[in-house]
Amino acid sequence: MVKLSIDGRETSASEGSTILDAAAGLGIKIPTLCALKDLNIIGSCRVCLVQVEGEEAPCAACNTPVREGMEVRTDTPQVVAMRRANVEALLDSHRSECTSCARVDTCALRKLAADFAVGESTCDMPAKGAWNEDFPLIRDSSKCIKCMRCVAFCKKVQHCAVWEPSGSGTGASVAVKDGLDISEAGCALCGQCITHCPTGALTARSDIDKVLDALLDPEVMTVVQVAPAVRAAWGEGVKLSREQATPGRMASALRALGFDRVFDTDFAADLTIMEEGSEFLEFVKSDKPRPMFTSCCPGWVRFAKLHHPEIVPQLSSAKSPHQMMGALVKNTLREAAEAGGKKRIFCVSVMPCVAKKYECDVPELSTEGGRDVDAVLTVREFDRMLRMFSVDCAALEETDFDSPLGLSTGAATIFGRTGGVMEAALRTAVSILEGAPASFEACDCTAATPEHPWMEKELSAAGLTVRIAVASGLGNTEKLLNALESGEVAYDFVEIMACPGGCVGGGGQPIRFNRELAKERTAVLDKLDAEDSLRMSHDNPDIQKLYKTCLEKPLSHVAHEWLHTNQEE
Ligand code: HC0
Ligand code: SF4
Repeated sequence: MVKLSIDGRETSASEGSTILDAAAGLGIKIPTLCALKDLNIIGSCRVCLVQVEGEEAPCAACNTPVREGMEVRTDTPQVVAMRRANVEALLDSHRSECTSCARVDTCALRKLAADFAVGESTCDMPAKGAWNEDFPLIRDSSKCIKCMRCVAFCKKVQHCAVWEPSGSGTGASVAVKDGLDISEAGCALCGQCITHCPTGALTARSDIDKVLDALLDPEVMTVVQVAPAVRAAWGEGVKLSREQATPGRMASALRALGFDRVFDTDFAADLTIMEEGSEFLEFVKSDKPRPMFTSCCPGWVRFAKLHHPEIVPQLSSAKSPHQMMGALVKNTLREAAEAGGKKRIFCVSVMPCVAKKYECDVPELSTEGGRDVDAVLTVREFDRMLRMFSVDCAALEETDFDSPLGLSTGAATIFGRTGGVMEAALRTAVSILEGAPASFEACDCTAATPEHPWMEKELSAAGLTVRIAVASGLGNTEKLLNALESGEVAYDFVEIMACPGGCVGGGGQPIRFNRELAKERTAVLDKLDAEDSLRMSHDNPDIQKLYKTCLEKPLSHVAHEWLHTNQEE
């Protein structure tokens, strides 16, 4: 037997066997196209490339025999980039006719091309037509089947009416309203048209290449954060059951992609409660116009700015947890990066959201050193990268997020569903006001469902009574705004999430055609919250430490610099 290591795992394999055989013995998947065991091991397709320590050139795993002491890497960004280039080269000389091909469901090249996000259209129509490729929402008219689902959803559910039917008869199609550029059409970027499109005519801009470039750059420290609602859905795209797709396995999956630090947006959600909660306690004592609105959903903030600018001064000044995490990463990790020989930090986030791709570009959300989040991947892009890197997710051990920006509470986890931000805020606000832990039942906002325009409740603590409301979906939001404007209702604090059900139903989540999965994913988050030993944001010991060592107290000068913004700019 020959002893060797693959991806840092020791193994032994019989003399004369190949790296491919030894990797299979460890359950490590290496893609292949040409290999046919014992019959054809010529290494011609080059998609099974691996790197052997000490050797300059990569080699084909299928026809390289194992050697004593060999150290093999199958999972580095360099290996993935080479495999990807080879799949692309194969496609260059392959007539792709996927929709009518007899092998559409079983073609191994098509599967690899999809996993590596490469391939060319064979349709004569111009791809995409004229489109603003910088915008986070991409429309490819050559893939539109004129079903009008996007038109209906955008108008009837989200009240944005960005899309309209155009032409008639055989020339019927869909266009951006009034012939506008998409960036000027009032699109909130909720991404609901994407998740309700039956084909690939509507997609989110892919930022995978940007992230791969950073992972390949030895001078860059790569940091990733992952949003609350991702833990409820990431397994769907890599065929994990809900039981298998745990947060711990998700942290390991992110490490398998090569990120240097793996942090949890949930930590910053706890921080948001401290900042936004403190802001609200000051607000209720003031005579400012009611209500104060949450500002953590960029789809909602964009909708407010584009469609209801009059309420923008009432948005909380707290940045979203996503941007707070970016600010903490860029402002507190610089020394650690330099000590590790890295010249800059590249901060990536994995989000259930398309609007977050826009949020990280908003100049007012940067801190001193420049932009705080460099690239946003949707859950679909994350899943695709896992397939690209051939990560066997089911086999991953569970690991913790990195410290100190990785520890969180159940209150942060429920941010990912409608009512969760409000519920988390109430748990902390009531506890602080009464000097004793709040009752979870009293703070429960789960009655906020996508089926009712909004939920409302009144809560009293320490002689203070607050009227709160929660809405998700922009059509429901508009109904609530109209009722506020007409004086039919009055509230002190309102939570809005642009997507029906909140981020669990986000426009960047995995797509299952004709299935609305927000409720199922909400149950995952609620279970994680119920099982958490910490369920109130102010009990997070790492948040307490952060205030002691760095931020002093909520709403301090440094907290304002890093964690707040002027929404009116
Ligand atoms: Fe959400 Fe968030 S809860 S908006 O839906 O507040 O995307 O999951 O990351 O930032 O935390 C999305 C999800 C987040 C933010 C958090 C909030
Ligand atoms: Fe993004 Fe969540 Fe807002 Fe939808 S509800 S736009 S997923 S932040």
